[in-house]
Amino acid sequence: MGFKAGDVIALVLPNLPETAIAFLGSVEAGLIVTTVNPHYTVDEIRRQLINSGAKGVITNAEIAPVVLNATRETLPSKSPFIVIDDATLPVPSESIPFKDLIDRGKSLPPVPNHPWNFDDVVVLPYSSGTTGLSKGVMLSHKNLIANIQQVKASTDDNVWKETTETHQEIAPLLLPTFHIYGMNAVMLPNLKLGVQLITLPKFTPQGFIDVFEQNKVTCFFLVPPLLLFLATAPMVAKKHIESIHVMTSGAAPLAGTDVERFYHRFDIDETKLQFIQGYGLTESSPVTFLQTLKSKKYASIGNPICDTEARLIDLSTQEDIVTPGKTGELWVRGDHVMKGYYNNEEATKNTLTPDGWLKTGDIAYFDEELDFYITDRLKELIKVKGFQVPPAELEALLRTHPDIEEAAVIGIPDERSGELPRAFVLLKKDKTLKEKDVQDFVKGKVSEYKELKGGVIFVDTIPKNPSGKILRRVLKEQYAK
Ligand code: 4UU
Repeated sequence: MGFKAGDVIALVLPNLPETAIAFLGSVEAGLIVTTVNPHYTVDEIRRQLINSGAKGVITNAEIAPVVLNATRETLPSKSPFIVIDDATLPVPSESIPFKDLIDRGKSLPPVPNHPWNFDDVVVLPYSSGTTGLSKGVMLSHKNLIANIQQVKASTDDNVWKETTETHQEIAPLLLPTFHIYGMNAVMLPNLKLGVQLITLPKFTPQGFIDVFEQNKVTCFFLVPPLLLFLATAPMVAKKHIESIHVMTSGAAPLAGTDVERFYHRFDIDETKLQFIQGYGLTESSPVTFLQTLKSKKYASIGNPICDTEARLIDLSTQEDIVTPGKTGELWVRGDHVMKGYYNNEEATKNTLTPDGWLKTGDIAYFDEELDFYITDRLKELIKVKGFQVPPAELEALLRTHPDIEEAAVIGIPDERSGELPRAFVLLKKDKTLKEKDVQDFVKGKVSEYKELKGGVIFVDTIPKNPSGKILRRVLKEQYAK
């Protein structure tokens, strides 16, 4: 199809069985995979296609029209546009059916030598990191493989069992595989172990329950809002979850009360169901800390995983914190830490130190037993249900409104979503807008989870530092009062 080793291919796919095939097939062919949120709007997809320099796309029939729209004038002409067809929906005439690739592959000899090296970039998931817009995170083969091995080496042998003649693990694949959690902490390690994955392209309460009705689910990988669902939704019954022996949570802070609610509701024996919390970032492939909740320290992210170094840096003195209870910025180092941000040396320089430390942008402390706790985020990132919402993106969008002079966006706490984006808006002279006008302006231009569901506040000034940088922290502190 004209691809060369090292070219970028964009996968704009929900979780389907074909998603894993498309992902691994592209990797086998020596391509770099950039994974795009299938719920993105045309503009959001377009931005990632341009930024990553994608030379082709794989998507599915359901979203093909949106994706095709995003490719116009962004991809080189005649770029392959490959569509997974489900026979019920029409596909754009210029597309190549995914099944043609599968058929062609059957008559091709196996790839004799991989056209890549261990240190080559293999995936480019997007993350805003500590500041600004989303950036391509360059993760190498080594990064991904190291992290899978580090997690395995850091958990008991009986946590994730390899498939044998007498044992088969079954897990729903609900967390999106375009995000590093679904990709390198669920899809890839579980395929390696031979775990049966049941793909769920989207979350609907009934679709979710059906998976648990129809399968003896043994492992479940979740984000905190899903635990709240298990702990409270009337449709969830003990029979659905009693075959589960391990669950993990990550991507956002876990509320200990939700864990207790879940265990009490179903009267679960804690020795039969291990609950593990993971902490990490896209930039670290993702896992860096794990905590088994046997310790009952639900709020703790535990300890660095195998072959991970961690430091806490005092924000005022820039010195290492070596005493329990004091908070500082968490830095981590290991083979799982990214090579850098794609085509963005400045952001790379601000995030990775010359000797390989990744500045996480999270604030943490450790207790007397060396268990770590995340207390706050130094970086501006907002997380809604575990999804990244870069405030800079919403602020740039709000500034395009003819009546808006300036805007600042922060996350406010929310029980169900973790956080919700709230905008502080400075109007142009003599202009009037209502909260709903601003919310409606954003709607449809960004994915639903980025909408201003935390509300809009009209202000007379936006706090800024002398060089014009928005001081979101000041707004956060005002909100907390
Ligand atoms: C408080 O969300 C992720 C990675 C998720 C992950 C990590 C380890 C899943 C499974 C696992 O075992 O990546 P990003 O890049 O989307 O978001 C990273 C940010 C962190 O910097 C932190 O602010 O998400 C937040 N975060 C957490 N916060 C991630 N995990 C946690 C956590 N507690 N457990």
